[in-house]
Amino acid sequence: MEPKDFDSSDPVAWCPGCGNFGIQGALKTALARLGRDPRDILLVSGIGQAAKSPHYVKAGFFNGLHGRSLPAAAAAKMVNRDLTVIVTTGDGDCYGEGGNHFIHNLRRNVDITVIVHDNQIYGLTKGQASPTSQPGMKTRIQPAGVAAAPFPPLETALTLGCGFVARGYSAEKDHLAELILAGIAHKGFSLIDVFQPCVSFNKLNTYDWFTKRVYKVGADHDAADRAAATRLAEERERLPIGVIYSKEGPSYGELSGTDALEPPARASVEGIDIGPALADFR
Ligand SMILES: Cc1ncc(C[n+]2csc(CCOP(=O)(O)OP(=O)(O)O)c2C)c(N)n1
Ligand code: SF4
Ligand SMILES: [Mg+2]
Repeated sequence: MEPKDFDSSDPVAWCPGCGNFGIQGALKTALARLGRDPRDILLVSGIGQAAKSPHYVKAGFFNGLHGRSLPAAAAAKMVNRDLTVIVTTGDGDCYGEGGNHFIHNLRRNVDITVIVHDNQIYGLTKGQASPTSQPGMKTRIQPAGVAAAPFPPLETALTLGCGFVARGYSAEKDHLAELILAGIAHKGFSLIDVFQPCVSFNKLNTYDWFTKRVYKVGADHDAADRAAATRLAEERERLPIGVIYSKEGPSYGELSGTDALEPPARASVEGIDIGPALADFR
């Protein structure tokens, strides 16, 4: 398959030069390499610039409320485990409005892949600080600069036992495509936080800013070593990209026993009388 097999006809409403284009390209490349029918792929998103991604890919999609993509994605995977379920979300959507879902889905370990377009800003609503904005960054509603410490996604995921923690950069498309494939191959919750320059509203974390700091994790990094992974996640001067941590543990489907049952999506609905259930609502 080719990346163009996943092109959709929707006109793209992102600013020219936006880092989202790099992530989009990497996602289509990863899906082409995966080789599954677009109907076997479900993209799930909430609200934001990042959350528009599923509109621009030919695959199944569910576009829900701001911050609420993870429960919808987890539910879809539980009722139809044949689907490849991928969440495309923003730093505000996933770590702010959806922060509670992020924490509890990390601990549940449902087999989904979560790609966070981390532009360190609220892009769609025109440039307010997000949970990952850098202290000191001035915005129109933080004129004196962001005061709070940023939310650390990689460290949070590691602390909560996430079995696949990775970081990518939208300008490193092929590298990112391989991270997405590795996240899909990992059985359990996979987090891929992606540096994504917002050229319109984040004038601090630019392509130039990232290019000076980002480096690829070397082959000598043992991704199964949690202590080594934590040291990488804590780096702030130089910014490692790659698989930071990878170790499989039991997924929610195995722990809850649902993997041993027929998926509800395949169960026959013939002969089921929903009359008594509906009567409750009369
Ligand atoms: C419950 C709720 N609160 C606030 C909003 C307004 N809102 C829409 S998108 C957004 C922020 C999006 O930021 P992010 O997730 O980082 O996505 P980006 O646009 O940067 O890709 C906000 C606050 C909303 N739609 N719903
Ligand atoms: S506002 Fe920022 S994140 Fe949104 S499309 Fe434009 S450059 Fe991209
Ligand atoms: Mg954002």
